[in-house]
Amino acid sequence: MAHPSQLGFQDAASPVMEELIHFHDHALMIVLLISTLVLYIIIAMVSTKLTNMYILDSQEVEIIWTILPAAILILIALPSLRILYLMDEISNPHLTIKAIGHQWYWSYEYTDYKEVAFDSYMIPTQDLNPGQFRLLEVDHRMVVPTEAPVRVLVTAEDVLHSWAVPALGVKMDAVPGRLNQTAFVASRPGVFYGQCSEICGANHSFMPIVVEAVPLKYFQDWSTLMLEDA
Ligand SMILES: *[C@@H]1O[C@H](CO)[C@@H](O)[C@H](O)[C@H]1NC(C)=O
Ligand SMILES: [Cu+2]
Repeated sequence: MAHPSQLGFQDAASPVMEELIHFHDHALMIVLLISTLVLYIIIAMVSTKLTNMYILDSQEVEIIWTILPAAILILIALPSLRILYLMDEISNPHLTIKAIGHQWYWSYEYTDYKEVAFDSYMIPTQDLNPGQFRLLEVDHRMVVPTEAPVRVLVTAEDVLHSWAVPALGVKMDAVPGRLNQTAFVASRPGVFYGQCSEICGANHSFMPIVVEAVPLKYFQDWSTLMLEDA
């Protein structure tokens, strides 16, 4: 989850998020260089006495300020496209979970286990236990194993929602009547929080997403328990 008044991204908990943060820093570095250069040129131009009112064009300068921005755009576009296609790839998922957006809660179906399906409601503020996060905690978390490719099938029952977990680098629109998929690998155990990210009505802010990543052994214990309950 984000800290109060946090600047920047949450710590990456998946390889894709690592890549995204890398790319963000790369793009920001270029922005910084361009801003510095432009600021320098502005100051140099307003403070110099070397002016010439009769210059109308200059081929050399035109060529430079056309080619240079084009080259910079390519330097941004190539790594961007690399991540875009990387995120699209769903390679051999070990587990598939269906996440369904409702007004106003998420429900999860573990399609590999058939009987494992549950709703995930936000815990109201007055019912929170010490240490739980207001407007983020849910009654039933989505539990996944660490270091295993997990596929999430995302859809909605009523209106548009969006299933998003920033630390895992995942955000997928949930569209009624359509099924979309996304995938992630949780690289470390932890509890990762997200929120519905498509305005979906009055309680849009009150349908958080909680992914609990645990080592495979514990995931097996959990799924066995869930199957016994079912
Ligand atoms: C699935 O998600 C991708 C990426 O957001 C999007 O381009 C595509 O149109 C979606 N497919 C459907 C069927 O909604
Ligand atoms: Cu929603």
